[in-house]
Amino acid sequence: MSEFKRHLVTAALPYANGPVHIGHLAGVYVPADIYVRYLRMRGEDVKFICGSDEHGVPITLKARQENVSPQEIVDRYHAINKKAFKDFGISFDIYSRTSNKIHHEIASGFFKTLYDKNIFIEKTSEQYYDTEAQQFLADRYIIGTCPHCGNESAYGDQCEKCGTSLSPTDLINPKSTISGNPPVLKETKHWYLPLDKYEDFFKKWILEDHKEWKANVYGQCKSWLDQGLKPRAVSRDLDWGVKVPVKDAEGKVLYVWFDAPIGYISATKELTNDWEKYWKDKETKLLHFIGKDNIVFHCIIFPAILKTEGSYILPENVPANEFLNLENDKISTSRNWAVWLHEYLEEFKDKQDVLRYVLTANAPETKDNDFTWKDFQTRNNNELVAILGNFVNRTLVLTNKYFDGFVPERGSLENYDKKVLDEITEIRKKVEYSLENFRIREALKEAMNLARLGNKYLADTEPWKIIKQDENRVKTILNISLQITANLTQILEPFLPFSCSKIKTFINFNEVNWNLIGNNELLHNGHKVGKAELLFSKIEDNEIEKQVQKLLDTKLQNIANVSKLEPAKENISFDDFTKLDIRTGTILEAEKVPKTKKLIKLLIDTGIDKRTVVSGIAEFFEAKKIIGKKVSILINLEPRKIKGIESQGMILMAENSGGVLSFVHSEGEPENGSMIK
Ligand code: B3M
Ligand code: ZN
Repeated sequence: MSEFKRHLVTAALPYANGPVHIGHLAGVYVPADIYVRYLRMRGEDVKFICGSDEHGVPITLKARQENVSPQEIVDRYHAINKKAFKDFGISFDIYSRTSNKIHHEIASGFFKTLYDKNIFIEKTSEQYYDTEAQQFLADRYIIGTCPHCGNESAYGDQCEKCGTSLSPTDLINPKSTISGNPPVLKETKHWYLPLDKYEDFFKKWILEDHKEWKANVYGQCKSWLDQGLKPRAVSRDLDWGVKVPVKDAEGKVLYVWFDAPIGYISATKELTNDWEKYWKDKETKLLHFIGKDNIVFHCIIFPAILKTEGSYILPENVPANEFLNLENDKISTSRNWAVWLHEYLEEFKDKQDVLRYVLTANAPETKDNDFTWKDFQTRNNNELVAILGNFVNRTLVLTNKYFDGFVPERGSLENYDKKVLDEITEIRKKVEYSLENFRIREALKEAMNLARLGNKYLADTEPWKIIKQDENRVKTILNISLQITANLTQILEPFLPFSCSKIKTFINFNEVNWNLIGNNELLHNGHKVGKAELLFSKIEDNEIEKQVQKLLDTKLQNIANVSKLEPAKENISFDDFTKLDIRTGTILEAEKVPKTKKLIKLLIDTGIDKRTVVSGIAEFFEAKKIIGKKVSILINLEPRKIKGIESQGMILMAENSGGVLSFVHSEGEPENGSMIK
């Protein structure tokens, strides 16, 4: 099938700062596993590599939050994730970890080699430093006010409220999250990989030689290359990670994206003494399965490291997926908005294949996709139960009923029989084509078509109706249905390994070989099959409602966690309330009050008169842009002088927990003068 002698397939190393969730699975691990199982069934020499990414700021932040050591965090999640992957049937040949000694040696060896070759540029720059904690602050360790939206807890790399990406010096009133003090700028030295020097190489290697890469991957690389590559720092001031192995590098470690991909190499070395042939021989096809946020690291930065080192091969393809959302909302570890694999495995015992199926059928291959519990239920009930389960069950029940479980001999074939048997080979070709082009979702759909075909064949030929008058015809029909069943155990194996081994037990068959697909005589005449046991069971509404409720609880919890809303004020009497005269009005004129930061002078049509109001909203709105806006105005507030201007009332605005103001009316609402009561 391929011009390569062997394959090395890597799946992105998940950070060991939390459990693995369905987004990771759909994007990376399920498709990679399907692909590798397929290669193995074809008899290819393949190694499937993964492990925990145990360095970097995500780990140290989590440790700080919980007040434990980073080692404790990575030990915990490495164990959880390793077990969950195994229980879910992700068939890594090794699941290693980057805190291993062997990894530290190899990663620092790489740095040393590049350093000795004079590849790096040494550069000193100013970075934020916490004088009390005596350490430099990574972007995520600095919070401050977002210059774009006023959110007071924006991070040094991003404001999560408005989504803008920031650098630490953009923040207003920056504070260290360690000591709470304002940080100071201090000089620090780092080593940079001069990516700009390799721009021509990457333009040729990716844009010309790898036009076959998925559009999302190719497109992202192209946009990076079009913008021009810049030197990139490969060291950090941090005390957790692989130490920078050169003089005068106290307190510095390798940037996590320098060491993590080298983790693929260390893991291979840990797995086999033959590791070099997987990494250094041109006849190896290297493939990286990743999520879209990792594209630049796998297509540009890591290849640049490998290429400058000089003795390694580069990836042939980098099949990256887009993101999976959960019930229409972005999956987020910090907001606990996810379906965690280890929890799923506890709550849905023996239903690994249901999740594998749903995540593949709905994989975010070309665009972001959404996982919903309703869809999970529907696909289980209408596809796995109603199509695959039903076909296998009917075939076995009928074989047991009419022929005591012995595979009957088939007689002369009708055209329909021949067509059905030929179709198996056609389906196999389609599945192969889709898999080889990393269209895993389409491959599953084609493979399931074989079960659909079997179901239709039984429904069309109706053996239960003709058993009395034409037993020979029924023998042929069931023989063919049994051959389809045996073929299903091969073609579905990469996707649904647990169910395929169950079916194989039912039919006393234990081959695993892709080349068998299309063979019409996998089960010989007289071969004894067993009884059908439960393959898939219906998922009831209450099970789904329980999951949806769990997510709703998370939402409520999140709202309670983030909002620092004012508590409710003391009760007032109805009379107190009726004393307020609030009307709707329109802003006719607006101008900034000179020499003030916050004040705008407004002229408002209240329906009963026009009056001047001075309002403290200038930080949020530009005066000329609010002319024409509808407002609610308290008109019987005692007039008072503000900056020498008499203010005759007060406009009412909504202020959120972050202190951001907004108007409460949309355009064209009640006519001026309407009372608000
Ligand atoms: N740990 C990032 C991630 O989980 C990172 C992948 C490393 S692959 C070498 O998205
Ligand atoms: Zn913002």
